[in-house]
Amino acid sequence: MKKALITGITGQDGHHLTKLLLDKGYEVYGIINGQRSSRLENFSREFPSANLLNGDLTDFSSLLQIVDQVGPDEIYNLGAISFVGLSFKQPELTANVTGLGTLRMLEAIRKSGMQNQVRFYQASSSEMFGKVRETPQNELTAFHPRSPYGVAKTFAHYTSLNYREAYGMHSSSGILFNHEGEYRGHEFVTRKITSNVAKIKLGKIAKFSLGDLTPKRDWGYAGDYVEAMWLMLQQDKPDDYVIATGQIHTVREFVEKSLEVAGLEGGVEDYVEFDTNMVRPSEVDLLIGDAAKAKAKLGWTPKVGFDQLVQIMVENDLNIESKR
Ligand code: NDP
Ligand code: GDR
Repeated sequence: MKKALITGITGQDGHHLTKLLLDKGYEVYGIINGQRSSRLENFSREFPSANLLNGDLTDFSSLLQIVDQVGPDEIYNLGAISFVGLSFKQPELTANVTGLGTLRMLEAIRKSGMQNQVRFYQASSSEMFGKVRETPQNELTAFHPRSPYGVAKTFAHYTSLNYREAYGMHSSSGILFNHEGEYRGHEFVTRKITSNVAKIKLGKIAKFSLGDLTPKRDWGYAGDYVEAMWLMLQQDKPDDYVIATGQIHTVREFVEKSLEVAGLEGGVEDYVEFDTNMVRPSEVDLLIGDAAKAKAKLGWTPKVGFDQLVQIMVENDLNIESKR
C-alpha cells in the first residue's frame, strides 16, 4: 500500500486530495497544527482513516521527524498562507510559511536520506505570472509576481526545480490556476459570493460587499485539479505543468451567474456594495492558462466548466445556510 504525506491537509485541496488518495487505496498522512487548525474537526469527521500528525512548515525538526516516521512514497506540499489579501498584511509570515516552508520540507526529505525514493509535489500558482507577460500563460511564460504571496510561491517554485536539478529528486510543480468548490475558504471571492448570495436568497441579509469586480480569472473545480497533482507524481520523470481551464470570467460575471443560479432578479448593484478595504495594493488583472502540456503528457483535462462550478457552489451554500 502506497503512503502519501500531505501538508495543508485540512485546506480545500487537502480535502479533495485525501478523498482521491483514499479511494485509490493509499495510506494517507497529514500534517496539522492542533492549535491552529480551524477546519480540523470537520476533516477528522469526514476522513477518520487519515492519520494526522502535529507539525508546522515553519519548524524544520517537526518536518524531519514526520518524514522519518512515515517514510512516504509521495509528499504533496499544499500547506501555505494562501490568501493573497492576507499576504500584503503579513508578508514576513507568508515568506516563511509559503516560501521557506517548501525549502524546509525538501531539506527534510534530503536529510532523512529519502531523496531517491520520495516523489514530491509543489503547489505552485498562477499568481507567479502576476502582471502577465503573455496571454495565455504556459510553463515557459516569465514570472512577474504582484503580491508577497506570489513572490513566496516563485521562491518555492524555483526551490523545487533546484532540488530536482541539484539532487536528482522527483520534484514536480503544478502551476495551478484558481480552483474552487464546496471546501473553499470563505475569505476567497467565489465562496464569499456564493455564501452571501445564499443568505440573500434565504432572506438573512439584503446586500454584501466586494472589492474590484473587474479582475479576470480562469476558474476551475478543485476536484479536477487534485487529479492533475496525482498524475504528475505517477510520471517517470518530474516536470512542471500548468493546470487551467483556458476560460476566463470577471468577478462581476461570477456574481451575475450566482444570482441567476439562486433565482434572484435584478443586477449586481442591487445586491453588492463596494468595499475599498478589499482593493489590493497591486492587483493581478488577468489570468488565463494554457494547459496543453498537461493534456498531452498527463492526459488531463478539466471536467467541470464555469456554469457547473457556480451551480455546485451556490447549491452547496443554499443547503448549508438553510440548516443554520
Ligand atoms: P487553503 O488555504 O484552503 O489551505 C492551506 C492549508 O495550509 C491549510 O490546511 C492550513 O492549515 C495550512 N497551513 C497554513 N499555515 C501552515 C503552516 N505554518 N504549516 C503547515 N500548514 C499550514 O489552500 P488551498 O487548499 O486552496 O490550496 C492548496 C495549496 O495550493 C496552497 O499552497 C495554495 O497556495 C496553492 N494554490 C491554490 C490555488 C487555488 O486556487 N485554490 C491555486 C494555486 C495554488 P490551517 O487550516 O490549520 O490553517
Ligand atoms: P486570488 O483569489 O487572489 O486569485 O488567489 P481571491 O478569490 O482572493 O481573489 C480573486 C479576485 O477577486 C478580487 N476581489 C476580491 N477578492 C476577495 N478575496 N474578496 C473580495 O471581497 C474581493 N473583491 C474583489 C481580488 O482582488 C482578485 O482579483 C487565489 C488563491 O487561492 C491563491 O492561493 C492561488 O494561488 C490563486 O488563487 C491562483
